[in-house]
Amino acid sequence: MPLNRTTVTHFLIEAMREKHGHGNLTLLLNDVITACKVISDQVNHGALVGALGSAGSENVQGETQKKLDILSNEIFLRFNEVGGHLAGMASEEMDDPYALPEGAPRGKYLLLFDPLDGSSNIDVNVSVGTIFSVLKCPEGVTHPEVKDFLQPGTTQVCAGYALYGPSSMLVLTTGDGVNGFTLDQNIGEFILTHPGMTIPEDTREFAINASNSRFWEAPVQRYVEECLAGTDGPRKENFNMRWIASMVAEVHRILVRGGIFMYPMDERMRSKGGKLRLMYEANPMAFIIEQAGGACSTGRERIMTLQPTGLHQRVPVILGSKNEVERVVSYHKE
Ligand code: AHM
Ligand code: MG
Repeated sequence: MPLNRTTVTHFLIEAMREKHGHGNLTLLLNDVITACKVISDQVNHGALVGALGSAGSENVQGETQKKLDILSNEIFLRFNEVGGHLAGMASEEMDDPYALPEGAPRGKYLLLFDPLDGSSNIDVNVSVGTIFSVLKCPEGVTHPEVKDFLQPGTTQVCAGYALYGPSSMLVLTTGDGVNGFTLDQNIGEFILTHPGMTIPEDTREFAINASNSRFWEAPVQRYVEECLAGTDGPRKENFNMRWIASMVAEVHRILVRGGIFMYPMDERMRSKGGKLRLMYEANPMAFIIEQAGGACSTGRERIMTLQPTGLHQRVPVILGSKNEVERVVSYHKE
């Protein structure tokens, strides 16, 4: 490895010094990053370590859990419960906030995560990822309850994801831009490879699960129809389409080359509020996307200003290149 490379640890220490921090967030992120490296290793080994397939159980949202969903959740809990920087954790895979072991050292942060997002892709060896969000625990609270986690996305201290793809990557924001790191498997360190990631304002690429099209609302139907009409339609340009069914991989593509991603309101999901979860999917991704110059909306409201009402609350998500997201939002207003 060239000796002038920056590890994520050095990058975070440097950023902490600039902000005259005390290092608590840096140490917390160190634990989070270690957990991501362990998950990356399990995902990489897949069938070799018997990690594929269903666990035969369901999570709080009634979804069948994969073995790797449960294992990744365990990994995140174990690596983050002893560091002393957290007051509590909440996960897609657990009904209630996780109570830190009695006697474990406590800190001032809350960690929310989806340990393995896009898990329908695990068994077919397509990219999956981990998404996480860090909040401050309300002053004076040592045993946080659900209400303590229900803070709008604008209060996030840090958000990030790990992408387990052809290479494993970590993308982070602490409100000071977005930086991407690639895992060097030989030395076990994430190395800064994508400094200052920004999203082009315009795009000609959209991502949506088109099998749901008959359930979409009119504004989304209109937007997609116009994209599909290409040079013959009102947009007068051809569009490309992608759907990986792995939000981390879609967001990463958008950070690298622009695009728009939509999991919009859907007639079948109206009672649930949408598909994706606000606290550990939409909010962290919105923080990252906005920090990279993009936009993130439900179609009607900015995601990050929503006042959460539940730990596992679902919301419609439209994110990516600013001008396209604004166009979809304007169709919702008409
Ligand atoms: P999960 O947390 O159960 O994996 O669900 C979230 C995933 C996203 O990563 C992805 O964008 C979406 O679900 C795909 O949904 P669908 O299979 O309906 O296309
Ligand atoms: Mg998920």
